Amino acid sequence: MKRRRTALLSLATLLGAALTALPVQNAGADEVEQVRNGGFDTTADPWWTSNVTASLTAGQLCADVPGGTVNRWDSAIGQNDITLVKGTTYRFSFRASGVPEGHAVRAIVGLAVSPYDTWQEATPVLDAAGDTYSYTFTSPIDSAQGQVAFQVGGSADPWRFCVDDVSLLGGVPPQVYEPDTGPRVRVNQVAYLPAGPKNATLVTDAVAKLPWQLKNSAGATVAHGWSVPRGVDASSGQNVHTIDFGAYRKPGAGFTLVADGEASRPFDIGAAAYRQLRLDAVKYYYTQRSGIAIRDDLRPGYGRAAGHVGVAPNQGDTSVPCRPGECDYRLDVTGGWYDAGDHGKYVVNGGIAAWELLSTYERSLLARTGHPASLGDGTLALPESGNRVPDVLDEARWELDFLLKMQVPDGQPLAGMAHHKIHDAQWTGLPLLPADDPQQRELHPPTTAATLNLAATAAQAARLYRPYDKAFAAKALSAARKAWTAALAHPAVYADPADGTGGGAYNDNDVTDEFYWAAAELYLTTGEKRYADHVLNSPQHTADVFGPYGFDWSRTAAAGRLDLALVPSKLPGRDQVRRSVVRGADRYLAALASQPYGMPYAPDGNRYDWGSSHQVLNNAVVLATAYDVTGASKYRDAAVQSMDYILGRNALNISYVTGYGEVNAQHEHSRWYAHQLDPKLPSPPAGTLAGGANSSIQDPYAQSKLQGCVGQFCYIDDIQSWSTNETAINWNAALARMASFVADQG
Ligand code: 9MR
Repeated sequence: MKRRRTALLSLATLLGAALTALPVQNAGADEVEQVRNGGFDTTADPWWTSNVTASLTAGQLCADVPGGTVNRWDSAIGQNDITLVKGTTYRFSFRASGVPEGHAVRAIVGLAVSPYDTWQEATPVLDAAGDTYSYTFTSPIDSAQGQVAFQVGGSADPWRFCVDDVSLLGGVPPQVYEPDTGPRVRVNQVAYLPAGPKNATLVTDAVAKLPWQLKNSAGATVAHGWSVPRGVDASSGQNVHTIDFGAYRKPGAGFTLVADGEASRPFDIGAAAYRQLRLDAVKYYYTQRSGIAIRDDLRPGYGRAAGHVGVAPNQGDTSVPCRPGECDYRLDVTGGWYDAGDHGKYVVNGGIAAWELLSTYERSLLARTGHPASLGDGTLALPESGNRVPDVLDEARWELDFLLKMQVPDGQPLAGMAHHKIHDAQWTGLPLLPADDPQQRELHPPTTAATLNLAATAAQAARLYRPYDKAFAAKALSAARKAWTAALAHPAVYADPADGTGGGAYNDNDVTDEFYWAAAELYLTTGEKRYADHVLNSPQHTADVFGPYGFDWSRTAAAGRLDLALVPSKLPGRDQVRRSVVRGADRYLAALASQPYGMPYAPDGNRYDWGSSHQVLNNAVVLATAYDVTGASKYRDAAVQSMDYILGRNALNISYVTGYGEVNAQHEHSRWYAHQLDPKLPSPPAGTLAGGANSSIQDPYAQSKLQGCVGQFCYIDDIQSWSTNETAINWNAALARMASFVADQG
């Protein structure tokens, strides 16, 4: 795969003499030691060191680590040529200490060569007395180029690291990863709406119905009833019952649901949490901003230097070349949001994310339950707050300005198209603050998909910003028209699926949906016949665009269809458009009813996709839109209920939103919210959505823990798991839109 790479280790300096042969000691029946000389009794061979001064001290290896380095891997000790066997379980253990106390070591077992994948890594904080650390993992590959290393860089001040008894024992019994799923009564750990649906899932061996009690914060039973046995749930493999306590409608805090001898995690009945979540989910974007210092007074604990403005060691986005030989101009592509946990900026994903934020605002203007003031000026604590422009528009503008900068200038080949993406030439390691990224940034070739993302979002922006900034609205519309014309002239320029070094590929060889979406936005803004004609003649106009995986950065037709249904226009056959949304919603309603965990997501073969949590939410957006279109409460209730899965009513009993719910995802993969790796850095801000279960578990860490996982269980809250636990701008947009909808129903 083409994703995260552990940092490059500089060439090892071998301590002492040349490498000896590979003596393997039998430590037990089938347990085989892979580390040579882990005891450091007489020599440091065959360990290497990099940018430390190492010596043997009292039978251990000690290293004086210089201060002033940036990354963990800037100073290290390690041993190469370790053989790892796919499917074999290893126990990695060592004893380590640090003086002064409080420094952390990144202890890894991984590949010694590019792409530097790690299969086990931990970053314990050390004390002076020392401690023993032990971790068990299963190797996902065969390799003779394994490495054990202790990365100790990244400290401003010098310190001393000592290590002893390093062992990598192969053939130990596999330690089956058992997630701690807490009480078997699974609820929305945040809040149910007083007048909304209230459902829970009970994991139990019982086949017959069981009694349940709803208890208030004082422990008094305020409602009771019987569960409904649902058999074995395919999405989790568990035998489950469902519980419906929707008849209880009194607001309050600290309720629990009790059944089968277990009490759920606590929850509220009320709408306040959703009003806060709406704000937090949108506030997420400010700390994703590139090209601007993040003010600590606006986001306490999250202040940081401006990223990619060209202050050394960073090379900046102020004048970015194409990859060698691909163009001879440079562009200022500063600004925008970082895509996810990486420092890349991608027009396709930026497009759908900006659209969904703008649509959150546009819905608030158009839907009967919308409240435009809820994301209005002064609500999000932005640098722009107080400028009389709704804050959500200020935030989206940060991305839109960047998207416009990605358009190929006049006079150049492919003028009017948009570059697909801009990111580092090579993958970087974690943690790495945006301002510290030393990599060369590069523009990647224009694509039709990126061009149409620009056309769609700039056209939508033109109608939404017109009341606030006519000049910007006009500029956006003209860029959108130009992009549209360029896309028509170059309708099949696709991103290279192999272009995944230093950033994601975001490749997509079907752009009929992007054409449809862009035409829809251009039509809704201008009313012009040529765009209407494209909409009406597009195969996407009558296609079923509401599939099980919902809409996404690569499946954008639904974005056009939903807007055609919601935004007033004279489009011939608009009633059919609205009916098609309702038909899509009916299918999500059926999926939700079939799922004992009550989410509108029933992927083919129970295969959870990358970013499944946002797919659940986007399917809920279709339900919510069906409610906006019809006023039928069954769609509103289903949309509201979808939030339960996200906030804890799931097999793992975890809320996928940081800061929401008693147990919530906190270690999302990110280079700057890397608290798990560096205690000085923050966790992701409250209101950050984790990607969620992903059956393909592409990252080595998830592979070492989750082999054979069933559906919902293919998730782990660890910063290394970039395929199940990243944060991303398109995912949070789905959260923002749904949080806003639910808040509006309160
Ligand atoms: O969300 C994207 C997912 O749909 C793709 O399958 C995957 C592989 O191309 O990439 C995901 O997007 C990542 C992107 O490539 C790089 N930045 C982080 C994104 C979220 O993981």
